[in-house]
Formats: sequence, structure tokens, C-alpha cells
Amino acid sequence: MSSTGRTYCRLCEAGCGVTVEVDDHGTVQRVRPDRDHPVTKGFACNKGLLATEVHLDPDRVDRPQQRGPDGAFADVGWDDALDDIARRLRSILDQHGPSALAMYFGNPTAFNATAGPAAGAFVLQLGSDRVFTAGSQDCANKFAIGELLWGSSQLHLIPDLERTDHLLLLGTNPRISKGSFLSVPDPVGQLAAIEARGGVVRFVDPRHVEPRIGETFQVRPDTDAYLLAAMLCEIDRSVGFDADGAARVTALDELCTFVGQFPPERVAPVVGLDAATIVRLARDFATAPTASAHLSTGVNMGRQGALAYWLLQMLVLLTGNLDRPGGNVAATRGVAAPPRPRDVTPEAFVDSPWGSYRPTMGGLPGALLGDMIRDTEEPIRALIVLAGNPVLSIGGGEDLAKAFEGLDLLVTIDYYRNATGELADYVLPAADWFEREDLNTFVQGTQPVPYVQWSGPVVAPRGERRAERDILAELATRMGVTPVFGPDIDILAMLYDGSLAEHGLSMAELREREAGVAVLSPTEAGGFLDRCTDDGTVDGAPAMLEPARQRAVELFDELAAEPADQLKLITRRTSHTINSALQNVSRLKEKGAADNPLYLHPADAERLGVGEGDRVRVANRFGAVEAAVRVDGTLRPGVVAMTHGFGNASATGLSVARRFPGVNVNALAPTGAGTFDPVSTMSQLTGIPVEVVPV
Ligand SMILES: Nc1nc2c(c(=O)[nH]1)N[C@H]1C(S)=C(S)[C@@H](COP(=O)(O)OP(=O)(O)OC[C@H]3O[C@@H](n4cnc5c(=O)[nH]c(N)nc54)[C@H](O)[C@@H]3O)O[C@H]1N2
Ligand SMILES: Nc1nc2c(c(=O)[nH]1)N[C@H]1C(S)=C(S)[C@@H](COP(=O)(O)OP(=O)(O)OC[C@H]3O[C@@H](n4cnc5c(=O)[nH]c(N)nc54)[C@H](O)[C@@H]3O)O[C@H]1N2
Ligand code: SF4
Ligand SMILES: [Mo]
Repeated sequence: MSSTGRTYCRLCEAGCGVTVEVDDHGTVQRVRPDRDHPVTKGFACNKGLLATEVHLDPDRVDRPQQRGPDGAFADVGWDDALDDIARRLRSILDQHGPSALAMYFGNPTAFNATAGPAAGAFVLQLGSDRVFTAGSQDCANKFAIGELLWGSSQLHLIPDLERTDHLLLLGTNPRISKGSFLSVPDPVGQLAAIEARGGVVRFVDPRHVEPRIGETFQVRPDTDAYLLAAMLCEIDRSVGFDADGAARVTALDELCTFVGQFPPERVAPVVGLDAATIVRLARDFATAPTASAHLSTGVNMGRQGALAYWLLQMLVLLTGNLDRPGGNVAATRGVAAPPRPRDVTPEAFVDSPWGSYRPTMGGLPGALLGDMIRDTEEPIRALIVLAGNPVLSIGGGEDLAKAFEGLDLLVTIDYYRNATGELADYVLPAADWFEREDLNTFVQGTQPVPYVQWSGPVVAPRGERRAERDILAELATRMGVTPVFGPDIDILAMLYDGSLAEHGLSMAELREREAGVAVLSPTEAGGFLDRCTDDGTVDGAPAMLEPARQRAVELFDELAAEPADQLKLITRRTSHTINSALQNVSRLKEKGAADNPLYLHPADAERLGVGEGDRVRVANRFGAVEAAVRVDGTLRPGVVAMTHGFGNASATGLSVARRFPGVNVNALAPTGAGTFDPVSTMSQLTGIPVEVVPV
């Protein structure tokens, strides 16, 4: 009998409720928006609705694959694969110690409530602290500042979209990406509603991304920290800080001295806005009845994402907008935020041959992964990649791929044999989100309308796909270690029943509910600082950020000294891609994801003597790629853009992606010593200096 199941999409942070039609053979037929979902109410996008194409893709890895001596992959049984991996891992650990093992957790791990805890426990049990995550490409700056200010990487105040009079958005393109750290269905509709009731919406972005809503301030890339500092400086010297907010900041003088180095008139040429505009941005924010601010990956991926995010918190606090209706507010969490175990003193920094850095949530700088594999003293020899594609998603390009080839053991756990899997000894098939149970932990604390949603499997796993937690438990057992989350453990109940009880819920009860959803009561504004800091105040000159403040001074001089015609490469998402994860979906390829062109402003195209479709070489000291030109007037002159996740020419496991390979833009991303943010481990993936020449 055919049936319809209800679940939610796990591709992005909108987390749209969807219904899944299953035929009488147990095969998924169709995904539709769930109109009865109490929060997402039938919102969904093209990508989520095409998730069946990934679920049923003939290129999916349905059995473990092993690479043979000739380089070709062949199916092997689970027992043989796990026995061999366990034996080789054990021998590497015995010979070289636990730090010879590293794990990389990719972005979809965040959308998978049992895989993350299972993988974290696995690597800890084996004694290794070498963990890399996609966080150092997308949001480790926010985690680091959450740890510093509010005692948890997971605590972030979101704009009160329903009530705000003034919303400042930096480095986000909600129409395309649906946003990050702010989980709303139909974000564009929400922004339009702010304008419709007379509110102000402002975008700070090198690209004019939003055609219909708000006003866009086209900054030069990688300069947001100076814009925010200048806004604070201007507010301090003209309208003044909110008295209650100012009373909450200790060492406020030191904060004022720091931002005082970056007045609007000084930063204007570096930021690329005139001083009067920066003054207007600052005063309008400070004098709006209520104002809220949000920054996202366009800023995170610059060189000073942590400092910028911290300055944004200070802007909100010192204008009286922190934890007040219409400002930035705390959102209810259905699952508890991990507490403050993290050291935020200078002692938290570790020295490495590539410079000092502070691991964020225990994660290391992705920009050092290649160096740590190639290291002669204490190299990484075995790497397990869970739901990630570091060969394409972090900097390094061919060099990183070469480093991976030098590993003694590389195992990927994925839906596909992706570009990273192509270099692996084993590729292990993961069950997908139609096939396993889950809880929407990934959006807790970032939802204006808070809810928890549990989903059971909608269908049984196809082929021999397995949930990550089962794969890792089997592997641990075969290595002689009793897994923390063995097969009999209800991971979700064990981890989340405690915090669900605060809402009168439990996993058992949630599993019985219609669509597994429980809408939670919103958090009333007020009391956040007293709850989340030791004494209700924050430090205006935290020691943890001293390296960031110093770096701000140095990088300012560097930016100010750049030649006027220096081209900067920024990141750009499209509606047909999610990082590298949908590269094998032919219907998306047909719709416009056939390759990743170099977007170029008409004035730059003219100056370089190139036009639409011409081939160009994009290069810098880290690498080079070739791409076709797409002329794009939405860019700020001097700014070029490319989409990441492409570069599948040699991914033999992806027959569609291989026909539309595009190029790996991260060949141009800085890696190695001095290229990442020491206070947060963030890689630089935007605002990268490049040269463009016709070929
Ligand atoms: N230049 C540039 N680089 C970027 C960015 C950018 O904007 N510009 N963006 C960055 C961002 S925001 C991120 S988050 C990172 C992403 O970096 P990564 O996470 O390293 O890479 P993804 O491309 O997301 O690859 C995800 C892989 O997980 C697999 N997968 C999907 N779901 C599951 C699952 O449930 N289980 C398992 N086991 N596998 C699964 C997919 O098939 C895919 O192969 O890349 C970053 N890299
Ligand atoms: N369609 C689609 N949706 C996605 C994804 C995807 O790949 N495709 N990826 C998902 C993931 S993993 C994430 S993390 C989220 C990210 O979601 P967001 O953080 O909202 O990221 P983007 O939509 O890429 O918007 C980033 C914006 O920053 C701008 N920008 C670039 N450099 C700078 C800069 O230096 N300063 C400023 N102020 N702006 C800059 C870019 O022009 C772009 O408009 O999206 C998720 N959703
Ligand atoms: S908006 Fe995001 S969560 Fe919603 S259907 Fe699209 S990809 Fe899935
Ligand atoms: Mo991301």
C-alpha cells in the first residue's frame, strides 16, 4: 500500500517540513511541502523537493567500496571493510599514537543528530584531539564569540524579525541560501514584511544581492570589522551609547579606544563607503526605535570574522538593543546549549609550527589540514571524513588532494564517492535522511518561532546503507573499544530527554506526536546577560581577542596600501547548489549549475578586455583556475565572484557531476601559517586577492 510520511528537509537551516510519498514497494516517489507543518507551513524550495534524486541516484554508494591496487573501486562486504579498517587504524595508533588519527566532520553532520555525537565520542575514545569540521569554513567565528561572551558556542541572539524597526544584515543572501543562524521559512517574505510595516532593512554586501527589498551598501570585501568599529566610534562621539547598555560593559574605555582608531573618515576608503554614509548607517541604527543586526558567512569567511561578530554584539548592546523586543533576542532552545567548559583566557591558545590558535569547540583550523598531513614531526596518517568533502570545501586545491594521497588510510562515510572519496581507501555508504531517525537540533536557539521536530525513517535504507552511528559503533568494537553509543542506546533520549523535560516533553512523547513536532513557548526578552554571564557584564577588552585586535591594526594598513585596481574574489551561492552536495543532480545542472563561471563587473570586464563567455585565468600565489566570464552588474566594481563545490573532473563516482565539472575555486583560498583567524580557526574564503587574465 502506498503511504505518505512526514519529515523535514535537512539540506539547509530553513528545515522545511515535507511530506514523502512512498509507493507500495517502499520506494520514495515524491517530496512535497508539508502544508500542515505548524511553522514552515508549506514553504520549501526546489532543492529540498528534488531530494529524491539524491535518494534514488544510481551513483549513490550502496555498498562499502574499497580502492584496489589499480586505483579502481570495488564493492566489498561490510564485515571485510570494517575488519580491515579497524586493523589498519589500530596498527597506526599503536605505532604512532592517537594524534596520527584525525577526523573531519562535514556540514551535513550538523543536520544529523545522531552522527555528530557518535563521531565525537568515537574520536575521543581513541584518544585523538585532531578534529576538523566544516565550521572552520563557515561559522567557527560565531562559535568562538558565543563561548567568549555567553559561555556556549551555541548561544546566539537573533534579530526579532516580528518587531524590529531596523534590521542590518551583513554578508547574507537569504533569497538564495535561506540564511544561517537564523532559521525561518521564507526569509525573504519575512524581510518584506518588515518593510511593509514601515521598518528599515539594510544589506551590507559587495554584491547587490536582494533585488526587491531594502537598501544595499556595497562595501569592499573583507572590511566589515572596520565598518562595525567605525559605527561604534561614530555612535560614541555623536549620539552616545545607551546608558543601560554601557553600564553592562566593563573596560568600556578600552573598547572606545580600540574603535576610536577606526573613525568613519579613516576607514571610508578601505571599507569603500564614504564617511557620510558610514555616519548615517551608525546614527540610524542608534536612533531607530528598535534595531537588530545579523551577520553571516560573507563576514565569517573574511579574515576577521570573530572580531566583526564581537563588534556586532557590542553595537547591539551599546545601542540598548540586546535582549529587548525589536532588537536581538534569545530564542528558546528545545535542547540545552552545551555549557561553558571552554577556556577563553590566553592559555587556551595552542602553539603550533604554523602559529598560535585557539581551537574552537575543539576544532582545528581547516587551513592547516594539508600541513598537518605533510608534517614530518607528528603527521596525521589516518583520516576519517564524515559527511564532508574537504578536498573541495577548504583551501589547498591540488596540493591538498596530493596530501590526502599521502595518507596511510583515508575513509569517507558519505552518500557518494565524492572528490574526497575518490582518494579514499574505503568509501562507506551512509543512510540518508529518508532512512534514519533524527531531531532538528541544528536550528535550536536560532528559530524566531521555536519548535522541535523528530522524524523517524520514512523508508528502510536502500542497498546496504547504514546510519553513521552504527558504522562507528561497529568500528569501535572491532578496535577493542566499547562504543559510548552502542546499538542498544537511544542516543536522542540519552542526550536530550533532560532538556526536553523543561518543556514538558520527552523523546518518547515526541515520537508519538503528529509529524513529531512540538512548538515551544518563545523566550521573553530580559535577563539574558544575568543568565549567561558571571556578573551581568561583558568585558570591553577581552584577552582572548587581543590577537584579533592586533591583527585588525596590521590588516588595516595592508588593505589601505593595496593598489586601487586589486581584484577581490568573493563567495557566491546559487539556487542550484548546496556546497558540493547536489552536484550529481542532473535536473539542477540543467537549471543553471552546469559550471561555475567567474562573475565580473561590466567595468572590470571592459578594462580586462573580456566579455560574456570568454575564458579567463584566475590566479594568485595559492593557485589558479580557468573559468568562463559571466558579466554581472550586481557586483561592486573590483569584486569578482565564483561558486564553490565544483571541481569534479576526476570524481569517477559522480557521473553527472563529472560531465559538468566546473573548477575548484578553493585552489585560490589561502592555506598554511598566517592565513586563518587565530582566535577562531576560521579559514579565509572570501575577499581573496586574485588576478584575472584572458586565456
Ligand atoms: N570558496 C568557498 N568555500 C566554501 C564556502 C564558500 O562559500 N566559498 N562555503 C563553506 C561552507 S558554508 C561549508 S558549510 C563548507 C562545507 O564543506 P563540507 O561539509 O566539507 O562539504 P560539502 O560540500 O557540504 O559536502 C558534504 C558531503 O556530505 C555528504 N552528505 C550529505 N548528507 C549526508 C549525511 O547525512 N551523512 C553522510 N555521511 N554524508 C552526507 C554529501 O554527499 C557530500 O559529499 O564548505 C565551505 N567552503
Ligand atoms: N542555495 C544554497 N543554499 C545554501 C547553501 C548553498 O550552498 N546553496 N549553503 C548552506 C550553508 S552551508 C550555509 S553556511 C548558508 C550560508 O548562508 P549565508 O550566510 O546567508 O550565505 P550567502 O547566502 O552565501 O550570503 C553571503 C553573502 O555575503 C556576501 N559577501 C561576500 N564577501 C563579503 C564580505 O567580505 N563582506 C560582506 N559584508 N559580505 C560579503 C556575498 O556576496 C553573499 O551575498 O547557506 C546554506 N544554504
Ligand atoms: S529551503 Fe532549505 S530546508 Fe527548505 S526545502 Fe529548500 S533546501 Fe530544504
Ligand atoms: Mo555552511
